[in-house]
Amino acid sequence: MRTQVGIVGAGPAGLLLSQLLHLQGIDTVILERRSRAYVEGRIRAGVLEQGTVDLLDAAQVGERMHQVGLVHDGIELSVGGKRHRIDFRALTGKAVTVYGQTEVTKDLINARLAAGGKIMFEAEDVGVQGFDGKAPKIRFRKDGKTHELACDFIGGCDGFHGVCRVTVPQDAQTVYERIYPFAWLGILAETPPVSDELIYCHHERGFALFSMRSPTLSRLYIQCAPDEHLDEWPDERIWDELRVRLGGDAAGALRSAPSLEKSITPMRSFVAQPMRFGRLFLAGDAAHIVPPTGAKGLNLAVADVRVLARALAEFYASGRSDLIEAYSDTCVRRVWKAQRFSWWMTSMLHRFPGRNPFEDQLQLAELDYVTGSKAASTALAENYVGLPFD
Ligand code: RFL
Ligand code: PHB
Repeated sequence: MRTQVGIVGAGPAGLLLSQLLHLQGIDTVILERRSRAYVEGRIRAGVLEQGTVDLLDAAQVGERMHQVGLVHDGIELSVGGKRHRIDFRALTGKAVTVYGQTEVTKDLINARLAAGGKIMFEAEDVGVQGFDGKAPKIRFRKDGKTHELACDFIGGCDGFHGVCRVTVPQDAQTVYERIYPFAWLGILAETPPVSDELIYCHHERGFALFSMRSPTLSRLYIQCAPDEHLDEWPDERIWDELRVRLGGDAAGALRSAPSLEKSITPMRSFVAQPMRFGRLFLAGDAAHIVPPTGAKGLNLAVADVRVLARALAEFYASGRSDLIEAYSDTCVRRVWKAQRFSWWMTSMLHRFPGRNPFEDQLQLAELDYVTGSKAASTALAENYVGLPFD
């Protein structure tokens, strides 16, 4: 088997890369460890920057996103039950779109398959080799048989737990990492959102986030300890805790409903550099992870793919390799700014076990400053809606 670009992983990064390259006449094959149903059902991100929306449009997969996505002109920060609005539209002229990652994934899979694109689901034991030379190969097992995919380049889009990053020799990579002393417990429930916009809550019992997928479907998160188990959190306990952390009148308006999905996500900041090793390119969560507080993970994956698709298209069109060589440096600049923002939002909004009263007061002062100063709210807003592409 042979293709021009072999892609490992059918998450948003791998699928979008395949779609953008297809639109440039470049052939790809995607190898995905999981089934199609699993990939389409995985509940994750919900907030798209304008640049992400624009790129999905350019990839010709924006139709449903514009029909059912919710355009949000701001968010609210709730501090001890008192709510403050950050008006993105007024501060930056931009907005974000709330549209689930599940839907982005379905739109991309449908587009790829409709155009005859090749996605091999349930590909096992995927291994990448030869990327330091000119003839990379991807080996995998499917239906009990071993296969080999020869290609010009490999897109390592296999997420944080994938094989591509760990195949690169350790001495060729620098890893930067921070693990936070808390996790997010998330639920999806058929209940109307308590507000038209997302509410990020700072509370002495810990962070909470009120998000949504539609006018009837809420996505809610609360900060919990990283070693807690789901069975310690029956639905009613989660609803009670959400009400306490939200406070005010809105708490009374929050209607409990059975959880349709419930999961605990540990929180981590992680960057592996560089993002290119010869003919292997890492993109998205394969190269970096952010804590979800800034809603940057999916957007960053899309931003990497934008750079990579252009570099590869330029190479095939003209033989120029300077964009390929610049790939890692170009991506990493944005990655670190998104890391900084995600770390900052996380630090400002969560309760840190063991923090002293002085640090607690600094955190409250920071929230007071961000909600009270136009300059500080603008700094939050311009990062949240997405910094301009270089
Ligand atoms: P993905 O989505 O993890 O896809 C990687 C794919 O690779 C497959 N794979 C393999 N395939 C073959 N062989 C192997 N050995 C393989 N190993 C793995 C996997 O099965 C999978 O299909 O990575 P990608 O494409 O880079 O996309 C990244 C995003 O998924 C991620 O950054 C976001 O979900 C992060 N995130 C958020 N991002 C946002 O921009 N806005 C948000 O509001 C937001 N909220 C979130 C989030 C992530 C969360 N969790 C669960 C981590 C909220 C949460 C709770
Ligand atoms: C979500 O809706 O899943 C979501 C929204 C904003 C975040 C994280 C997750 O910061």
